[in-house]
Amino acid sequence: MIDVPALVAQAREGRPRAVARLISLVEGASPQLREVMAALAPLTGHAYVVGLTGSPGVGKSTSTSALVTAYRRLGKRVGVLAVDPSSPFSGGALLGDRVRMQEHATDPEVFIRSMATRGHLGGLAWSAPQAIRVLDAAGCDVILVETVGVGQSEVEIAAQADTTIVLLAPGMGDGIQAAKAGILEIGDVYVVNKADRDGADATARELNHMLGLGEARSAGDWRPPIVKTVAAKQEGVGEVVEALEKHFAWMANNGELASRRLRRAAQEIEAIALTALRERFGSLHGDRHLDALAEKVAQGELDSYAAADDLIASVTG
Ligand SMILES: Nc1nc2c(ncn2[C@@H]2O[C@H](COP(=O)(O)OP(=O)(O)OP(=O)(O)O)[C@@H](O)[C@H]2O)c(=O)[nH]1
Ligand SMILES: [Mg+2]
Repeated sequence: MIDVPALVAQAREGRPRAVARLISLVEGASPQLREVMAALAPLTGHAYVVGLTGSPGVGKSTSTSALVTAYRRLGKRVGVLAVDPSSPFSGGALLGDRVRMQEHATDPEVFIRSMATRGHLGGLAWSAPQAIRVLDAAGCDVILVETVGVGQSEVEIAAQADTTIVLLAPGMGDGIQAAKAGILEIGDVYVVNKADRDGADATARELNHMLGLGEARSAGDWRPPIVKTVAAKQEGVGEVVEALEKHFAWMANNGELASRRLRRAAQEIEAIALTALRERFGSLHGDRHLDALAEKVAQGELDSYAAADDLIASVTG
C-alpha cells in the first residue's frame, strides 16, 4: 500500500518523483485513486490548462517545448501532459516527444509526463482531468496538454482544457483534415506552424476563410486569432503566449472560465459514475443478471428499456 498523504505532500512540494508516482496511479486506475483525489482536491484550481491538438507531425511537441521555454522566461512553473488515447501503453510516439522536450528535462520547475489510457471506455474522460489535477496540486501555473492521435479522442481531451490551441502546418491538406476531425470548432487560438515553409500564408488564409464561414459573431464574442510560428526556432511563440493571455482574460471576465470548468467537472463525475456502474454490474452478479435479462429480451418476454431499468435498480436500489 502507498502512503498517500506523504506522497501528496511531496508532490505539493514539487518533487518530480512523487508527481510521477501519482500520475502512474491515475494511469493504472489504482484503487487508491479515491484517496489520492480526496487529498488533492483542496490543493487544486490554480493552474491554467492549455490543450494542443492537430494532425500528426504538425509540430505539437515542438510547439509545446517552445511554449515551455516562453513560460519559463516568465518565471512560471510548467506541467506538460502528453496523452496518447490510441495506445494501450506509453511509448512509441511519446518517446519522440521526450526527445523534443529534452532541453527541459533537468529544469526542476518543469514536469513532463506522458500518459496512455488502458482502452477503458470513457477512460480518458476521467484520467486526463485527474492527471491534470496532480500537476495542478504540484504548483504548476500552466499545464500544456498535448494529444497524440487524431479524431474524436483529440476533441474530447481538448475539451478538458481552459484554452485549446489547434495547430496546422502548410502543405499537409490540414484544412480538410481539421474540418474532418471536427477540430475547427474547438480552437480558441489557431497556430500555423512551420511558417518557414512555403504555403504558410495560404494555409492561414484558407483557415481564416473556413473560420469565417461559421455563424455571425456578436460583439464581445471571442474571435480566435491565427498566429504563424516557427516553433523549431521559437519564432512567433511570444505571440501565441499573448493570444493565450488575452483568451484567459476574456474568459475570466465574462464567466466563460468558470462555466468551462463546471462543464469539465460534470463530464468527469459522469464518467466516474458510469465506470463505477459498469463495474458493479459485473462484480455483483458476475454478469449473470445481465445474461438473464438478455435472454428475456432476446425472446421477446421483456423490452430492453424495462430490462435496463431492472439492471440499474439491481445495483443501486
Ligand atoms: N521546418 C519546420 N519544422 C518543424 C517546425 N516545428 C516542428 N518541426 C518538425 O516537424 C516534425 C514533427 O514535429 P513534432 O513536434 O514531433 O510534431 P507533433 O505534432 O508533436 O507530432 P506527433 O506527436 O507525432 O503527432 C519534427 O521533425 C520537427 O522538427 C517548424 O517550425 N519548422
Ligand atoms: Mg508529438
